[in-house]
Amino acid sequence: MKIVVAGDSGVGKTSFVRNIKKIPFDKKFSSTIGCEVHPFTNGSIIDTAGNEKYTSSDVTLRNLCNDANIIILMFDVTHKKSYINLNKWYNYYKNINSNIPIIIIGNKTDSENRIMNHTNTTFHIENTLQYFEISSKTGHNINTVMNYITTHF
Ligand SMILES: Nc1nc2c(ncn2[C@@H]2O[C@H](COP(=O)(O)OP(=O)(O)OP(=O)(O)O)[C@@H](O)[C@H]2O)c(=O)[nH]1
Ligand SMILES: [Mg+2]
Repeated sequence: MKIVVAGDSGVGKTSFVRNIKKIPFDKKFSSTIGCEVHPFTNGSIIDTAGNEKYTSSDVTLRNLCNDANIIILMFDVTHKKSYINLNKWYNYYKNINSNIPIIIIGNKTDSENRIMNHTNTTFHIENTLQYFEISSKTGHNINTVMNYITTHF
């Protein structure tokens, strides 16, 4: 099983992967460069860089996505721009391979600064995609996501 995690810089992709690997949450932010392949119990998770200046080359991403089972597009529920940019990431990955399943994850539900909620988060409905809300800080709902992925893909 190969899972690719993508989305804007700072949404919490690396923190999500760390949580799955049972590495303690780190409130310090250090941007991923290129992409990292992390083995986990059921296969591998590819943690990509959100920052354009660090993003892997198109060729690398295309190769990595070739045999991916699923793409997770993540946004930050405290940061509207990261939600708006889902469209960009969605089109990018659809263009690489229109057959790979894509799911949407809203991260940082623990935060008091939450601005995206069920009334203004409609991207998954418009595109008929599965949607989960998680906190990579507290681990909230991460098991649900992983169970969904490992049983469906
Ligand atoms: N409150 C809160 N903060 C979080 C959560 N997940 C991540 N963060 C913080 O958000 C910042 C960015 O997290 P990262 O996991 O590095 O973000 P990223 O998506 O990997 O960013 P890039 O590697 O640049 O693409 C860090 O300071 C994290 O501590 C969360 O669920 N809740
Ligand atoms: Mg990262």
